[in-house]
Amino acid sequence: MTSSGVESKDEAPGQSSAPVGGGIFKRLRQGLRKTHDKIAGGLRAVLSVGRRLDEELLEEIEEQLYVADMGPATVMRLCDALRDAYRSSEIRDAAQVVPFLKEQITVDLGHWDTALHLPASRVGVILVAGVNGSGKTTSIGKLAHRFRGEGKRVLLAACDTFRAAAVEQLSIWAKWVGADIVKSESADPAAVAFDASDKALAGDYDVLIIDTAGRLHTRRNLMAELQKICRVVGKKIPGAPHETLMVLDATTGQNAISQALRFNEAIELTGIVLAKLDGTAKGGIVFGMRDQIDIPVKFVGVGQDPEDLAAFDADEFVGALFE
Ligand SMILES: Nc1nc2c(ncn2[C@@H]2O[C@H](COP(=O)(O)OP(=O)(O)O)[C@@H](O)[C@H]2O)c(=O)[nH]1
Ligand SMILES: [Mg+2]
Repeated sequence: MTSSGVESKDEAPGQSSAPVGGGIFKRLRQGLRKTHDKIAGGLRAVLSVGRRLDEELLEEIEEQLYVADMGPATVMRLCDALRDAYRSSEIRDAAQVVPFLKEQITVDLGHWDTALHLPASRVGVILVAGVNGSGKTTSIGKLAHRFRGEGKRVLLAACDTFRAAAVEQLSIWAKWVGADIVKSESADPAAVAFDASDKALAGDYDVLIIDTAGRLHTRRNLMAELQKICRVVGKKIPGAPHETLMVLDATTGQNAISQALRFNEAIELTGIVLAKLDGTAKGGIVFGMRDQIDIPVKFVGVGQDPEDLAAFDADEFVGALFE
Protein backbone atom coordinates (compact mmCIF):
# COMPACT_ATOMS: atom_id res chain seq x y z
CA MET A 1 0.00 0.00 0.00
CA THR A 2 1.03 3.59 -0.34
CA SER A 3 2.30 5.24 2.77
CA SER A 4 -0.16 8.08 2.18
CA GLY A 5 -2.94 5.75 3.28
CA VAL A 6 -1.39 5.19 6.66
CA GLU A 7 -2.42 7.32 9.57
CA SER A 8 -0.08 8.33 12.30
CA LYS A 9 0.76 5.34 14.48
CA ASP A 10 -0.53 7.13 17.57
CA GLU A 11 -4.07 6.99 16.27
CA ALA A 12 -3.82 3.38 15.22
CA PRO A 13 -6.17 0.82 16.67
CA GLY A 14 -3.48 -1.80 17.16
CA GLN A 15 -1.57 -1.36 20.39
CA SER A 16 1.25 -3.83 20.16
CA SER A 17 4.08 -2.49 22.22
CA ALA A 18 6.78 -4.47 20.48
CA PRO A 19 6.46 -4.15 16.72
CA VAL A 20 8.02 -7.02 14.86
CA GLY A 21 9.81 -6.22 11.65
CA GLY A 22 11.26 -8.55 9.07
CA GLY A 23 8.30 -9.75 7.05
CA ILE A 24 5.34 -11.94 7.64
CA PHE A 25 7.22 -15.19 8.09
CA LYS A 26 9.13 -13.72 11.00
CA ARG A 27 5.90 -12.34 12.42
CA LEU A 28 4.30 -15.73 12.02
CA ARG A 29 7.13 -17.46 13.82
CA GLN A 30 7.06 -14.87 16.57
CA GLY A 31 3.29 -15.14 16.82
CA LEU A 32 3.39 -18.91 17.02
CA ARG A 33 6.10 -19.00 19.63
CA LYS A 34 3.88 -20.08 22.50
CA THR A 35 2.40 -22.92 20.49
CA HIS A 36 5.84 -23.82 19.19
CA ASP A 37 7.23 -24.02 22.70
CA LYS A 38 4.40 -26.27 23.77
CA ILE A 39 4.51 -28.66 20.81
CA ALA A 40 8.17 -28.68 19.81
CA GLY A 41 9.34 -28.18 23.41
CA GLY A 42 7.17 -31.03 24.65
CA LEU A 43 8.41 -33.39 21.97
CA ARG A 44 12.02 -32.39 22.48
CA ALA A 45 11.69 -33.27 26.16
CA VAL A 46 10.89 -36.91 25.37
CA LEU A 47 12.94 -37.32 22.20
CA SER A 48 16.36 -37.07 23.76
CA VAL A 49 19.32 -37.74 21.52
CA GLY A 50 20.14 -41.38 20.87
CA ARG A 51 16.90 -42.64 22.36
CA ARG A 52 15.52 -45.61 20.49
CA LEU A 53 11.98 -45.64 19.27
CA ASP A 54 9.99 -48.26 21.17
CA GLU A 55 6.47 -48.72 22.52
CA GLU A 56 7.30 -46.77 25.64
CA LEU A 57 8.54 -43.78 23.67
CA LEU A 58 5.56 -43.97 21.34
CA GLU A 59 3.31 -43.61 24.35
CA GLU A 60 5.23 -40.60 25.61
CA ILE A 61 4.98 -38.97 22.19
CA GLU A 62 1.26 -39.62 22.17
CA GLU A 63 0.92 -37.92 25.55
CA GLN A 64 2.81 -34.87 24.28
CA LEU A 65 0.56 -34.59 21.24
CA TYR A 66 -2.56 -34.86 23.41
CA VAL A 67 -1.63 -31.78 25.40
CA ALA A 68 -0.93 -29.81 22.22
CA ASP A 69 -4.65 -29.15 21.51
CA MET A 70 -4.64 -31.11 18.29
CA GLY A 71 -7.78 -33.00 19.20
CA PRO A 72 -8.02 -36.75 19.86
CA ALA A 73 -8.74 -37.83 16.26
CA THR A 74 -5.62 -36.11 14.93
CA VAL A 75 -3.44 -37.49 17.69
CA MET A 76 -4.73 -40.99 17.11
CA ARG A 77 -4.15 -40.80 13.39
CA LEU A 78 -0.64 -39.39 13.79
CA CYS A 79 0.29 -42.00 16.36
CA ASP A 80 -1.09 -44.85 14.24
CA ALA A 81 1.01 -43.65 11.32
CA LEU A 82 4.04 -43.35 13.58
CA ARG A 83 3.49 -46.83 15.00
CA ASP A 84 3.14 -48.33 11.49
CA ALA A 85 6.33 -46.60 10.38
CA TYR A 86 8.12 -47.93 13.47
CA ARG A 87 6.84 -51.48 13.02
CA SER A 88 7.80 -51.55 9.36
CA SER A 89 11.22 -50.18 10.36
CA GLU A 90 10.69 -47.10 8.23
CA ILE A 91 11.86 -45.10 11.22
CA ARG A 92 14.05 -46.39 14.01
CA ASP A 93 15.22 -43.68 16.32
CA ALA A 94 13.99 -40.61 18.10
CA ALA A 95 15.63 -38.14 15.70
CA GLN A 96 13.34 -39.27 12.89
CA VAL A 97 10.10 -38.65 14.77
CA VAL A 98 9.71 -34.90 14.32
CA PRO A 99 10.50 -34.91 10.58
CA PHE A 100 8.01 -37.76 10.21
CA LEU A 101 5.25 -35.91 12.08
CA LYS A 102 5.98 -32.69 10.18
CA GLU A 103 5.62 -34.49 6.89
CA GLN A 104 2.34 -36.16 7.91
CA ILE A 105 0.81 -32.94 9.17
CA THR A 106 1.94 -30.86 6.20
CA VAL A 107 0.47 -33.31 3.71
CA ASP A 108 -2.74 -33.35 5.73
CA LEU A 109 -3.12 -29.58 5.86
CA GLY A 110 -1.93 -29.25 2.28
CA HIS A 111 -5.30 -30.59 1.11
CA TRP A 112 -6.95 -27.34 2.10
CA ASP A 113 -7.73 -24.86 -0.62
CA THR A 114 -6.65 -21.74 1.23
CA ALA A 115 -6.96 -19.24 -1.62
CA LEU A 116 -9.60 -16.53 -1.65
CA HIS A 117 -11.94 -17.02 -4.57
CA LEU A 118 -13.12 -13.63 -5.70
CA PRO A 119 -14.41 -12.85 -9.16
CA ALA A 120 -11.83 -11.20 -11.41
CA SER A 121 -14.18 -8.96 -13.29
CA ARG A 122 -16.53 -7.45 -10.71
CA VAL A 123 -16.56 -6.56 -7.10
CA GLY A 124 -15.64 -9.42 -4.80
CA VAL A 125 -17.63 -9.58 -1.60
CA ILE A 126 -16.32 -11.02 1.66
CA LEU A 127 -18.67 -11.47 4.58
CA VAL A 128 -16.95 -11.73 7.94
CA ALA A 129 -18.75 -13.39 10.84
CA GLY A 130 -17.93 -14.65 14.31
CA VAL A 131 -18.78 -14.19 17.96
CA ASN A 132 -18.17 -10.94 19.79
CA GLY A 133 -14.55 -10.16 20.48
CA SER A 134 -13.19 -12.92 18.28
CA GLY A 135 -11.27 -10.42 16.17
CA LYS A 136 -13.59 -9.69 13.21
CA THR A 137 -13.08 -5.95 12.92
CA THR A 138 -9.33 -6.21 13.45
CA SER A 139 -9.02 -9.00 10.88
CA ILE A 140 -11.05 -6.95 8.40
CA GLY A 141 -8.67 -4.04 8.90
CA LYS A 142 -5.71 -6.32 8.23
CA LEU A 143 -7.39 -7.90 5.20
CA ALA A 144 -8.16 -4.45 3.81
CA HIS A 145 -4.53 -3.50 4.33
CA ARG A 146 -3.49 -6.59 2.43
CA PHE A 147 -5.75 -5.77 -0.53
CA ARG A 148 -4.57 -2.17 -0.51
CA GLY A 149 -1.03 -3.50 -0.74
CA GLU A 150 -2.08 -5.27 -3.94
CA GLY A 151 -3.33 -1.93 -5.26
CA LYS A 152 -7.00 -2.83 -4.88
CA ARG A 153 -9.80 -0.43 -4.03
CA VAL A 154 -11.47 -1.56 -0.83
CA LEU A 155 -14.87 -0.70 0.61
CA LEU A 156 -15.86 -1.70 4.14
CA ALA A 157 -19.46 -2.08 5.31
CA ALA A 158 -20.11 -1.45 8.98
CA CYS A 159 -22.93 -3.92 9.54
CA ASP A 160 -22.23 -4.43 13.22
CA THR A 161 -24.74 -1.75 14.08
CA PHE A 162 -25.49 -3.46 17.38
CA ARG A 163 -22.66 -1.62 19.10
CA ALA A 164 -21.87 2.02 18.31
CA ALA A 165 -18.22 1.52 19.19
CA ALA A 166 -17.93 -1.17 16.54
CA VAL A 167 -18.72 1.29 13.74
CA GLU A 168 -16.20 3.73 15.11
CA GLN A 169 -13.53 1.02 15.36
CA LEU A 170 -14.06 0.03 11.72
CA SER A 171 -13.91 3.70 10.66
CA ILE A 172 -10.52 4.07 12.33
CA TRP A 173 -9.24 1.00 10.53
CA ALA A 174 -10.60 2.28 7.19
CA LYS A 175 -8.75 5.54 7.65
CA TRP A 176 -5.62 3.78 8.80
CA VAL A 177 -5.30 1.43 5.84
CA GLY A 178 -6.78 3.67 3.15
CA ALA A 179 -10.15 2.02 2.58
CA ASP A 180 -13.59 3.61 2.25
CA ILE A 181 -16.48 2.79 4.51
CA VAL A 182 -20.26 2.70 4.41
CA LYS A 183 -21.99 3.24 7.74
CA SER A 184 -25.41 4.43 8.73
CA GLU A 185 -27.42 5.72 11.62
CA SER A 186 -30.36 3.58 10.57
CA ALA A 187 -29.10 0.66 12.67
CA ASP A 188 -30.36 -1.87 10.15
CA PRO A 189 -27.45 -4.07 9.10
CA ALA A 190 -29.13 -5.34 5.94
CA ALA A 191 -29.80 -1.76 4.82
CA VAL A 192 -26.13 -0.92 5.33
CA ALA A 193 -25.17 -4.00 3.30
CA PHE A 194 -27.59 -2.88 0.57
CA ASP A 195 -26.11 0.63 0.41
CA ALA A 196 -22.58 -0.74 0.49
CA SER A 197 -23.30 -3.07 -2.44
CA ASP A 198 -24.64 -0.13 -4.44
CA LYS A 199 -21.63 1.98 -3.65
CA ALA A 200 -19.22 -0.88 -4.37
CA LEU A 201 -20.70 -1.30 -7.86
CA ALA A 202 -21.03 2.40 -8.64
CA GLY A 203 -17.64 3.30 -7.23
CA ASP A 204 -15.71 0.65 -9.11
CA TYR A 205 -14.36 -1.05 -6.01
CA ASP A 206 -12.46 -4.33 -6.23
CA VAL A 207 -13.40 -5.69 -2.83
CA LEU A 208 -16.26 -5.15 -0.41
CA ILE A 209 -15.70 -6.49 3.11
CA ILE A 210 -18.70 -6.72 5.40
CA ASP A 211 -18.28 -6.49 9.17
CA THR A 212 -21.09 -8.07 11.18
CA ALA A 213 -22.33 -8.31 14.74
CA GLY A 214 -21.21 -11.18 16.93
CA ARG A 215 -24.03 -11.09 19.40
CA LEU A 216 -27.70 -10.20 19.24
CA HIS A 217 -30.56 -10.84 21.60
CA THR A 218 -30.54 -14.49 20.62
CA ARG A 219 -28.37 -16.69 18.48
CA ARG A 220 -31.37 -17.22 16.20
CA ASN A 221 -31.63 -13.49 15.61
CA LEU A 222 -27.96 -13.32 14.82
CA MET A 223 -28.08 -16.15 12.31
CA ALA A 224 -31.23 -14.72 10.70
CA GLU A 225 -29.51 -11.35 10.36
CA LEU A 226 -26.42 -12.89 8.77
CA GLN A 227 -28.61 -14.80 6.32
CA LYS A 228 -30.48 -11.61 5.46
CA ILE A 229 -27.22 -9.76 4.76
CA CYS A 230 -26.18 -12.61 2.46
CA ARG A 231 -29.48 -12.42 0.57
CA VAL A 232 -29.31 -8.66 0.20
CA VAL A 233 -25.78 -8.58 -1.23
CA GLY A 234 -26.52 -11.64 -3.39
CA LYS A 235 -29.39 -9.81 -5.07
CA LYS A 236 -27.20 -6.85 -5.92
CA ILE A 237 -23.98 -8.62 -6.82
CA PRO A 238 -24.10 -12.02 -8.55
CA GLY A 239 -22.70 -14.82 -6.41
CA ALA A 240 -22.08 -12.57 -3.40
CA PRO A 241 -20.86 -13.10 -0.80
CA HIS A 242 -18.07 -14.85 -2.66
CA GLU A 243 -16.26 -15.63 0.56
CA THR A 244 -17.84 -16.13 3.96
CA LEU A 245 -15.07 -16.07 6.50
CA MET A 246 -15.50 -16.87 10.15
CA VAL A 247 -13.09 -15.35 12.60
CA LEU A 248 -12.21 -17.60 15.50
CA ASP A 249 -10.33 -16.63 18.62
CA ALA A 250 -7.52 -19.18 18.89
CA THR A 251 -7.25 -18.63 22.63
CA THR A 252 -10.62 -20.36 23.08
CA GLY A 253 -9.18 -23.65 21.81
CA GLN A 254 -11.66 -26.44 21.09
CA ASN A 255 -14.58 -24.11 21.81
CA ALA A 256 -13.74 -22.30 18.58
CA ILE A 257 -14.46 -25.47 16.65
CA SER A 258 -17.99 -25.83 18.02
CA GLN A 259 -18.63 -22.15 17.21
CA ALA A 260 -17.59 -22.73 13.61
CA LEU A 261 -19.93 -25.71 13.33
CA ARG A 262 -22.86 -23.60 14.54
CA PHE A 263 -22.17 -20.73 12.14
CA ASN A 264 -21.58 -23.12 9.28
CA GLU A 265 -25.10 -24.49 9.71
CA ALA A 266 -26.60 -21.03 9.19
CA ILE A 267 -24.27 -19.50 6.63
CA GLU A 268 -22.06 -21.71 4.58
CA LEU A 269 -18.51 -20.83 5.55
CA THR A 270 -15.80 -20.80 2.90
CA GLY A 271 -12.91 -20.22 5.24
CA ILE A 272 -11.63 -19.44 8.69
CA VAL A 273 -9.49 -16.66 10.01
CA LEU A 274 -7.78 -17.90 13.14
CA ALA A 275 -7.07 -14.76 15.15
CA LYS A 276 -4.93 -14.15 18.24
CA LEU A 277 -2.55 -17.04 17.65
CA ASP A 278 0.13 -14.84 19.19
CA GLY A 279 -1.66 -14.87 22.51
CA THR A 280 -1.97 -18.60 22.96
CA ALA A 281 -0.24 -21.94 23.04
CA LYS A 282 -3.38 -23.51 21.57
CA GLY A 283 -2.36 -23.16 17.92
CA GLY A 284 -2.56 -26.94 17.66
CA ILE A 285 -6.31 -26.56 17.10
CA VAL A 286 -5.52 -25.96 13.41
CA PHE A 287 -4.86 -29.69 13.15
CA GLY A 288 -8.07 -30.51 14.98
CA MET A 289 -9.95 -28.30 12.55
CA ARG A 290 -8.77 -30.38 9.66
CA ASP A 291 -10.38 -33.42 11.28
CA GLN A 292 -13.42 -31.94 12.94
CA ILE A 293 -14.75 -29.29 10.57
CA ASP A 294 -12.48 -29.32 7.54
CA ILE A 295 -13.19 -25.73 6.59
CA PRO A 296 -9.87 -24.31 5.38
CA VAL A 297 -8.04 -21.87 7.60
CA LYS A 298 -7.28 -19.14 5.07
CA PHE A 299 -5.56 -16.61 7.32
CA VAL A 300 -4.02 -16.48 10.75
CA GLY A 301 -3.83 -13.41 12.95
CA VAL A 302 -0.63 -12.98 14.92
CA GLY A 303 -0.94 -9.51 16.40
CA GLN A 304 -2.81 -6.22 16.31
CA ASP A 305 -0.99 -4.36 13.55
CA PRO A 306 -2.13 -4.21 9.91
CA GLU A 307 0.70 -6.53 8.86
CA ASP A 308 -0.16 -9.17 11.43
CA LEU A 309 -2.22 -11.36 9.13
CA ALA A 310 -0.60 -14.26 7.33
CA ALA A 311 -2.16 -16.19 4.47
CA PHE A 312 -2.26 -19.75 5.70
CA ASP A 313 0.43 -21.92 4.18
CA ALA A 314 0.81 -25.47 5.50
CA ASP A 315 4.59 -25.59 4.97
CA GLU A 316 5.22 -22.28 6.67
CA PHE A 317 2.83 -22.98 9.51
CA VAL A 318 4.19 -26.41 10.30
CA GLY A 319 7.74 -25.14 9.83
CA ALA A 320 7.16 -22.35 12.31
CA LEU A 321 5.75 -24.79 14.84
CA PHE A 322 8.43 -27.44 14.70
CA GLU A 323 11.70 -25.82 13.78
N1 LIG B 1 -2.93 -10.20 20.01
C1 LIG B 1 -3.90 -10.16 19.09
N2 LIG B 1 -5.01 -9.47 19.36
C2 LIG B 1 -6.00 -9.45 18.44
C3 LIG B 1 -5.88 -10.15 17.21
N3 LIG B 1 -7.03 -9.96 16.51
C4 LIG B 1 -7.81 -9.17 17.27
N4 LIG B 1 -7.21 -8.85 18.43
C5 LIG B 1 -7.74 -8.05 19.56
O1 LIG B 1 -8.91 -8.66 20.06
C6 LIG B 1 -9.84 -7.68 20.50
C7 LIG B 1 -11.18 -7.90 19.84
O2 LIG B 1 -11.02 -7.70 18.45
P1 LIG B 1 -12.17 -7.11 17.53
O3 LIG B 1 -11.62 -7.03 16.16
O4 LIG B 1 -12.75 -5.87 18.11
O5 LIG B 1 -13.26 -8.28 17.63
P2 LIG B 1 -14.75 -8.35 17.07
O6 LIG B 1 -15.66 -8.05 18.21
O7 LIG B 1 -14.92 -9.75 16.59
O8 LIG B 1 -14.85 -7.35 15.95
C8 LIG B 1 -9.22 -6.34 20.17
O9 LIG B 1 -8.60 -5.83 21.32
C9 LIG B 1 -8.18 -6.67 19.12
O10 LIG B 1 -7.11 -5.77 19.09
C10 LIG B 1 -4.66 -10.91 16.96
O11 LIG B 1 -4.46 -11.57 15.92
N5 LIG B 1 -3.72 -10.86 17.95
MG1 LIG C 1 -16.18 -5.81 15.69
